[in-house]
Amino acid sequence: MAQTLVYKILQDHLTSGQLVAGDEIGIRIDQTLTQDATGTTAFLLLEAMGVPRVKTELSVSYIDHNMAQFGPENHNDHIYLQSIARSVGAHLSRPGNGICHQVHLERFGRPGRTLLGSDSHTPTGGGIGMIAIGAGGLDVAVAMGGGPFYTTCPRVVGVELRGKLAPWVAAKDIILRLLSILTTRGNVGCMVEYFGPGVASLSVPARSTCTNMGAELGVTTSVFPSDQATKAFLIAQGRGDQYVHLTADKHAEYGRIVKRLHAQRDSASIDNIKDFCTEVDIEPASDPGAADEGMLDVSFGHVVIDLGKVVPLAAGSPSPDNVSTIAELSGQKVSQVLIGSCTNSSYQDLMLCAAVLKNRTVHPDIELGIAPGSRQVLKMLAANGALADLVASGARILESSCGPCIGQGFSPAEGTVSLRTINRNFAGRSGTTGDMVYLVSPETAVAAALRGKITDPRDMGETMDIEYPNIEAPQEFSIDDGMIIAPLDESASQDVEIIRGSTIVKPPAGEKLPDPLKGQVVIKVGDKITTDHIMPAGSLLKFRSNVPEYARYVFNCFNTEGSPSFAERALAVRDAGAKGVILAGDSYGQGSSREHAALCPMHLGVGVVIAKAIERIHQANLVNFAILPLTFVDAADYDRISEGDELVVHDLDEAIVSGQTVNVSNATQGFEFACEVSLAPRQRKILAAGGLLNFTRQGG
Ligand code: MIC
Ligand code: SF4
Repeated sequence: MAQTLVYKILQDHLTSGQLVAGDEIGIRIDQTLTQDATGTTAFLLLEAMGVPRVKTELSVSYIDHNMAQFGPENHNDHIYLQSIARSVGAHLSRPGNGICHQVHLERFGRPGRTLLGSDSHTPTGGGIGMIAIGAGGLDVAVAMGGGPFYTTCPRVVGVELRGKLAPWVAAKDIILRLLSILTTRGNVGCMVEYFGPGVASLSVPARSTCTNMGAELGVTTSVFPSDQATKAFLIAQGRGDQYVHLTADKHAEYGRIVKRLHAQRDSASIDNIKDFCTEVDIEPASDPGAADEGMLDVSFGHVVIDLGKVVPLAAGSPSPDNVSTIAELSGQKVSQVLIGSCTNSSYQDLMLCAAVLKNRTVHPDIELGIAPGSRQVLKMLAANGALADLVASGARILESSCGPCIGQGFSPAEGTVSLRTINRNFAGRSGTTGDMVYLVSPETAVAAALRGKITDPRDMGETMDIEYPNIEAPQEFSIDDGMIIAPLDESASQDVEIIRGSTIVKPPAGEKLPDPLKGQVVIKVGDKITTDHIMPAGSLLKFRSNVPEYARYVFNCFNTEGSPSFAERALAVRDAGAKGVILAGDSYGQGSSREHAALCPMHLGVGVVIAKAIERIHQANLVNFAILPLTFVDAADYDRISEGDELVVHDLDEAIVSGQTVNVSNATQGFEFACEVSLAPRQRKILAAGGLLNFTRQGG
């Protein structure tokens, strides 16, 4: 049978299960990546599992997130990470070497390999033909120890690219187009596969922009074929020998895509889908009307994007799928522009910006920040003079790190518009409450930096007499791995002292949930709650290695002065002998892979999340830390439950083992409702054991 590329790579790595969409499969992991904000916990957990040496082909520990270094915490983490990498046989990419995904693509990514990373943008590696998946640190620790990664065998969403992008239109516009079609909801359990004649025109960094932001679709990963462009990139990185040609079989079949849309509210999206998909049948849901509130199931075949028709786009706060054309937004005043992050900070991205800014000055009303994605990029810009052009234009050159993308500095002024080439615009992520962030391409960002307002970059010829700079992919990148510390030999590594500063605190282990489980709703939140809402980053990121301290800030954005915080309320419930319950709407836990969004609530005694839907990585993290994820059988029950309600979950042990629905009684309001325990077979065992750490210790 003709196979998709996704299934070919999965087949090569399958350790258990069968390639049947929806079934649980285990896959062998060739490479792992960790970054300091999640990696410190991942390595502490690796230690707790008693793994003396990593068993993967390659494991790289990056230091790129926590670089602000207010106080000793971050540097303590860096020193710990360096010592543990030496001890367990991982590579360490030192601070200053660049953002994990960019560096991994440059120096380690290999077509056909699997990569598991404790960061949700690990799918960046799909641009070079890898199956690259983001997961919680504990899952990555298990993979470092040689264990398989368990996931749902995906439905493969096909995206056919035709034609070629017009000048001033970029890869970022392709992925924003796809986000406008598929949205951030309803794609759990899918992987995206790009194919078609348009693929050849995109360089590896351009492809990686698309796969990086596939994370925002909520899919497990996205992948491009490995072809001549991949070969050229690998040769230019001095790794031509690692090239393999990879593509889907002719006539491979992609899964049909089903989107549940609200007939009236979403009619614009329905038209949008019609324009961009090969087949569209719009049918009413089985029982439209009151219960379904006029929902429509829209089912369609693979997506076709004609690159020649893509126009410059922007996603406005607070969601990456809130997409408009730049033409619609044109003229809006902008006060800040940020070019960087793991999405758009490659050599070609920044060379384009340098060429546009050369001999010009940034608009007086704009602050422009540029963070090169890696030391390789920065060195090359410095060597060829482009850095001097950027500096001369008035751009502020920021460190090669995550920085402002995660709210560490460069926050915009209140009530002003910030244009960013990053991948997320969740409310407040920039560090400013009520922020107005647009996610855009480097082309659109640099146009605004010069004009002080949102400007269609295609007008730059007319308005500023700037011709489109055609930046070719370099034949040879500057290769210097001097900031990557290679692992020691096994014998030498035994003498390495592991250095743990006082701010590095052993993470708590989970414990088995009681049956029956008595709980109390500590918070009721709405739809699309991201992990940034649950566990804020920015200036609090430095507490990542100290769960008791970091836990004080769970749901900090919902705390109000003068009232008990979420943490205080949860601890009161815990001290009263019950489990805390989080009640949530649709797409709960969107965004990052940070397991602290489970670990810290667990520390506060939270035992259950009941939601309309829970996102993939977060659901896995909940299970790993022994928090029961439940979804409503009837979403309308959400409205009948209030904060403070006492709930009892009956026959939990049985439900966890059998996978049947559970009955929950609301003791405060006197009614019962049913919830799904929608877990894969292995997740049931993990939950029954009291979390992944206990499960692994018990030999699971
Ligand atoms: C993010 O972009 O939100 C982060 C910070 O990279 C996270 C990881 C983390 O929270 O440390 C992610 O994407 O997984
Ligand atoms: Fe870093 Fe931002 Fe990329 Fe996350 S999305 S890895 S914070 S650059």
